[in-house]
Amino acid sequence: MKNKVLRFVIIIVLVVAFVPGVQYFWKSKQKIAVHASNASQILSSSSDWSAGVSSNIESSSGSLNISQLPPPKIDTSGMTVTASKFDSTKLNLVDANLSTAFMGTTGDPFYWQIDFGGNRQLSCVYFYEFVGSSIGDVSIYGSTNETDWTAIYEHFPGGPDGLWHCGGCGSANMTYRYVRISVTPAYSTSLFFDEIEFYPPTAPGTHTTAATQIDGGTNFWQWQTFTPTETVPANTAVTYRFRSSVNGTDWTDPWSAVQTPTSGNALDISGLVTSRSGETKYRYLQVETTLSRSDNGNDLRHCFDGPGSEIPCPPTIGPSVDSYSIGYHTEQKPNKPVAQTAVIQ
Ligand SMILES: [Ca+2]
Repeated sequence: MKNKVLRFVIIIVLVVAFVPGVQYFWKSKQKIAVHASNASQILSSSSDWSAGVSSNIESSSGSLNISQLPPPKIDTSGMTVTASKFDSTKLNLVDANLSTAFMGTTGDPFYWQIDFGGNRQLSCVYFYEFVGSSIGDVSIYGSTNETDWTAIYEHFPGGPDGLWHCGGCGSANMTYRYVRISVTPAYSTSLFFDEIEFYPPTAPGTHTTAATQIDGGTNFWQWQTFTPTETVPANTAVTYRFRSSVNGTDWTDPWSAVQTPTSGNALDISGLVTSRSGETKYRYLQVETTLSRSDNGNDLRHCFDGPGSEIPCPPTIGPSVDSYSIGYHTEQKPNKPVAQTAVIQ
């Protein structure tokens, strides 16, 4: 009896060891026992970013940034300029030439005014050099209707020569069609103003992945995590929204609420987007990234090293996204799911 059992065991061992079909069957049985598997897509490469849609975004491999930071000054060419005095020199204030001035001699109040042609959002107004002895009261006002005026900056000081002056920066909601400089000289004197510049707020940069770029595949089961690698300096922000789709065309899922995960930490997105509904799989995920700088960086537009000497300003720092990774599960299948990796840069 013992010999029979021993022979049986030996035969079984030999069959398993040398008959490929049996090994395959055995391994297949093992694979059937494998459950949903982790998979991920990583967006980081230049081609990853360029596959999506961008607005005010500058991207390269491993880097997604705001393109115009700080934004350029508002182009005032062709805009309507009026002045209650010194009319022949009124355009000298917006001719981008620091040696030409809006100027004259008077003891009476006067104003200079520009019409943007429509409401414009402003973050900062800069003057280059205005001079007059005992100049009196100089103020800047904004208006949407040329009737009701709001002070942008009041009692602006005169002089010194050769210097930019900030005439009202950082206000959150400066939206005006008209800006007026109002001057009340202390007494009859010669006055001149060389240049004025207007700046808009820093526009946020937005990047949205292509419709089918993030694809959970045919074995998709559930969206799970979103992990960004990013740099978010003071006064800046990076936010994300998500939505999912069955086919990458119909986005029956609305954008999720805005999310602010921190760098290197996984955000649970399983409750933010639909992964499946019955037998229907939402295998496509879309990510919208928004980068912003809340203080506009306008304090850095003109930098000074004392009266008369303007020095190069340090670069305005914005937020950046190096990459992000989307983790998901693939469905339980007879064949063991293979971990997938896609890189978006
Ligand atoms: Ca000028």
